[in-house]
Amino acid sequence: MKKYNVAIVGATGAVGEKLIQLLEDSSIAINELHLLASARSAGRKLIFNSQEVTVEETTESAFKGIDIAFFSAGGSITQKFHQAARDSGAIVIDNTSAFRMDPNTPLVVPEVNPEALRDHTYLIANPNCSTIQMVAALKPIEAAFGLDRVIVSTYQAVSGAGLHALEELEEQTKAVLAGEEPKANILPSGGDKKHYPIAFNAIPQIDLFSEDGYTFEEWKMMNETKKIMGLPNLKIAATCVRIPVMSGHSESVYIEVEKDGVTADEIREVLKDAPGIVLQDDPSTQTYPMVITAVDKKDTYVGRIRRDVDNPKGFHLWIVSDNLIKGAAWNSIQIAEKMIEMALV
Ligand code: 25A
Ligand code: L14
Repeated sequence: MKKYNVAIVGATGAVGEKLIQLLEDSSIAINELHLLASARSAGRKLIFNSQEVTVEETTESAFKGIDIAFFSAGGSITQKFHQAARDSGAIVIDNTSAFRMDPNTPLVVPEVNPEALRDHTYLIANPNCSTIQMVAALKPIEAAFGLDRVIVSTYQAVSGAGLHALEELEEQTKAVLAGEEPKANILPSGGDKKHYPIAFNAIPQIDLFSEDGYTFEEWKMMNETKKIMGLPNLKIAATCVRIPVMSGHSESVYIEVEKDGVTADEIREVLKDAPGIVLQDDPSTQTYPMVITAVDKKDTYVGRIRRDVDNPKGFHLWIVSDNLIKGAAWNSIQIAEKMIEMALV
């Protein structure tokens, strides 16, 4: 069996940490693992498979001999280093939004559109976390009954904004409980003018605003869903909200299917056997997906499935998954595993 040299760019970040952990569970046979980050973190030692690995600075020459490079250090780092990695013959699997909507870059959730991997040019984009869990659940429904419209509201965890944002939530929570004024420096978006506390709050802004009143996080969900599902004419609108949860995104999703006469039981039936999906839907036993049971798991959990009161083709679902796992690290690893299986690496 071939063994691969793997690099993680952003290894000390929230997603990088999960990539290191989850590579231990993956079927990828690893020869060398290179952990790359900024100069600040170079020299730090991290553990992979019970062995110490020293973090190195990301440089153009760091990709020599690498077969697979996972990038999760923000869009600007991807812009700066993707070409050097590709020129070295590495397949780049990028967690940032830098190339997701580039028509020459496959945007892949392996359960949904693995065939898109065949057209790669040594760069694959990993979708936005909120998009991944939603399309994983919607694909089997669309395949069985067609899909005309999606209206989604998200309840997103703080870990999506990185390790510093997580520290901020902790500090703010302690401050409020101690009767002090919470300090806000990052959320809703490090790049925006005002900052609001997330502790004991819900903030209807993730990423910056575009001129039309939607945020870029909302546009990512809308555009990426159409691209991954291959449905350019899908009607879709998103509202993205940050809540004071550490990890695990939840979504209230309203869909309209194309087929007449579909029942909620039929939707449960197609989701029951869908890859990567766990159905948790029994009001009689108060069974439904929750962050505290979905966190640290690789699957996407779906429940609260019910027909709309007014529209017979409308259904409501509640979808929960770990944003750093299926939403980022695990989906990236699944992309690499799929490419190995398809003999593309
Ligand atoms: O542009 P995007 O796509 O929107 O992405 C924006 C951010 O989203 C996260 C990721 O943050 C990214 O920065 N992200 C990306 N994809 C995601 C996804 N799918 C996602 N989040 C969720 N889902 P992050 O915190 O997870 O990761 C940041 C990592 O990026 C590394 N990095 C930064 N600059 C780099 C770089 N790597 C290479 N070259 C560069 N020039 C960063 O590494 C981290 O791994 P680091 O070494 O810079 O910092 C981590 C360690 O350093 C300490 N530290 C940080 N800042 C300071 C500091 N210490 C002292 N002073 C400081 N100012 C931290 O405590 C930590 O230990
Ligand atoms: O585009 O702040 O993959 O929660 C997803 C999480 C951007 C940041 C992406 C967050 C990231 C976002």
